[in-house]
Amino acid sequence: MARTIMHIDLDAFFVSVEQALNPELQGKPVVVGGSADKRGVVACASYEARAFGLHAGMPLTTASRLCPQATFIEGSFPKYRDASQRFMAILADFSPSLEPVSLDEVYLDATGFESIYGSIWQMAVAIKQRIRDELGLCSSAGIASCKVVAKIAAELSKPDGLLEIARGEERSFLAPLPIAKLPGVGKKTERILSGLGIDTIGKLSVMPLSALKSRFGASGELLHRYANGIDNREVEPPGAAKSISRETTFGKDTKDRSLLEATLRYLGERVGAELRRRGRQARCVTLKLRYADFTTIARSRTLKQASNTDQTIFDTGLELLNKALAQEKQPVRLIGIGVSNLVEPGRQLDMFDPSAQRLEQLNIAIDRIRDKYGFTAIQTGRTLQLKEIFPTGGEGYTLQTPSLSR
Ligand code: TTP
Ligand code: MG
Repeated sequence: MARTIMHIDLDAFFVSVEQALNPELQGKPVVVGGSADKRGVVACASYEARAFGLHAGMPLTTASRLCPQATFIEGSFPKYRDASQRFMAILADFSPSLEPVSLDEVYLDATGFESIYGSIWQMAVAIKQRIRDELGLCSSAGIASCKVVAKIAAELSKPDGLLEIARGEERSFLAPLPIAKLPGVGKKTERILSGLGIDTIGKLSVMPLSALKSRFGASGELLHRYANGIDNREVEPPGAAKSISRETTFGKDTKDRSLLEATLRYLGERVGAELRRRGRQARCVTLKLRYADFTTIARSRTLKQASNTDQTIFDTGLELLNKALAQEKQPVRLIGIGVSNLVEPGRQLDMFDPSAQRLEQLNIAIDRIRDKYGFTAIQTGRTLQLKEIFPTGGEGYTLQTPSLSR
């Protein structure tokens, strides 16, 4: 279904909270981060201070040289946390589907809210007004068909901005912007792309997908999609994305090693597919076993490198399974595998491990075929065995646990 996503970010957040509490600071260059003679960096500079070239991350000494008339404030986190909570509470009045990204930044799923506010634009105006009235803060909002475009729109509209990108206009909106505006493009990626003559999102969008994938692995695919204004990520309320797991109970308790492994492989592939669909990587893999007497164990392993490949999930799960079965002789009633400690793959962009990249590419290819023809269209040697045991529906095997058909 076509969605409408809003991204809202407070302007110069830390400083604006200080200015709201102390009107004398309003309209002036103000820096939160520490006193001018201290070591340390600017956490937040007011827009008046930004006019002098000040920005977050700049050493305080440099900031005071560039703008000696600025007021420097130590800052106090509890104040910002309180303001953030009140900000989120206002947004919760507008939509139940909210995803806070940081203290001052949130995605809101506004799909279908036109009928209440007249338009999503009007809804954003109402949100901005309440934030101003109740918190004394300015905010900026972006409205678009997907997260990445909404976020960039909000950023471009700052300060006190509102920008809506019409459906179908995503690519043309992004095309002239510098690549650094695209989430996931850090300093290193920017340098590599610049070296290839790619300086705008438009140029990135027409770069062959294969070239991006061979350079950046799975992250290359993400770059390609984002550059083309395509982003399927949903607005995920807190907690929703903390872990992903799949489990199933066997019809009959079993000690059959190859059945256990095949089921583990299948469940691991389900977890991997969901992980990739959410655009995440995992740092931790957990195996769950319930034995015939209902004793339930969970064993976890932290990965050296965050991953989203079926192979890594399965290999880690298998190691844990071998260990567990060596210690317990009872038949197994239930098996499950999950991933947690999920991270954005952004940092993965800097990883140049060719074998990991090959695996990522293989998984992308598998996902694509499965999207088209159903989950069981592709089977590995191990899961093939399941064909004889479980009936297949279009979506996958029919296992005991309903969540597995997802
Ligand atoms: P941002 O939303 O990135 O920045 P901002 O709100 O100050 O300015 P704007 O959104 O208008 O561009 O970050 C929110 C707060 O997070 C910011 O006020 C202070 C804190 N922060 C740091 O402590 N260190 C940093 O390097 C950054 C970028 C932000
Ligand atoms: Mg902000």
